[in-house]
Amino acid sequence: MLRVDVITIFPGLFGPFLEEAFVGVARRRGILEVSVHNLRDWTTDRHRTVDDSPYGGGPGMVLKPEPLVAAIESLAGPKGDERRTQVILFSPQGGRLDQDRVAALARTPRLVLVCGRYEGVDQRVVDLAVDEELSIGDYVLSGGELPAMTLIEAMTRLLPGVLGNPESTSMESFEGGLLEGPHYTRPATFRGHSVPEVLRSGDHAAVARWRVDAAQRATRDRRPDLRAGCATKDSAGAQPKRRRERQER
Ligand code: 9D3
Repeated sequence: MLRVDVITIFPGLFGPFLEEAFVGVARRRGILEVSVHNLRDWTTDRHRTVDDSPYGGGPGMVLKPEPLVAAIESLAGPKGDERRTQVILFSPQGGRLDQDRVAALARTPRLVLVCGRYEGVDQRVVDLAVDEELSIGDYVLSGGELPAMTLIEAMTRLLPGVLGNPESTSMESFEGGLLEGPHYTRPATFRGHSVPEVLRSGDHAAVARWRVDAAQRATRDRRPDLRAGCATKDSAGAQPKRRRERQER
């Protein structure tokens, strides 16, 4: 059972995301519990103010520390040795989220996810109340809400009892550092493009060999930064051959 608390100024963004698909299934089965909290509930002024202008000048606004630290401490307790909850801030300054980090976080019992907005959050929040800063990639979003949903969805797929078939998680992209090759379903020929003969041959060993080869080729051609795709016997100096193989598919 994984328990997640989300702190955001746009709680409405999470509605259908939490009801539908695997995340909805996991919540209904009691494997996942997600509570979304409005940061403004921890403000004390009449206007429920969550932001202020940056010291030193500059454009935009910064999330002010008092409501954010109050929200985090009310959900996770004060930062320190005996805090059992991992507090994550989503910000462009964070380390890049990857499948290894997703798997590690899915094994923790309790998370608080803080969604940054505007130009960022006051640094004292990070220093006093946050355990880890995460980004989901090098592109500009408007806040941490989609990153929080990204982490929740990625973790949900790894919770025991969510997916019917546990094999279908461990086989997937990135788990073994490999992309998958192409997939096909009926019809056997569509607009003149035919499914590779081996996949219709009924020879399961040949299919398995073809899939491994296709996966290695896809990884090598598209994501050479993923280690596993490089570790093939013909991976060195075979550039012209690979180009041709790709066009044939
Ligand atoms: C002046 C430069 N700022 C705007 C272009 C930097 C900036 C501040 C705040 C850029 C984005 C954001 C809001 N983004 C997030 O809070 C965020 C994020 C992202 O933008 N990309 C990938 N992962 C994440 S996690 C949180």
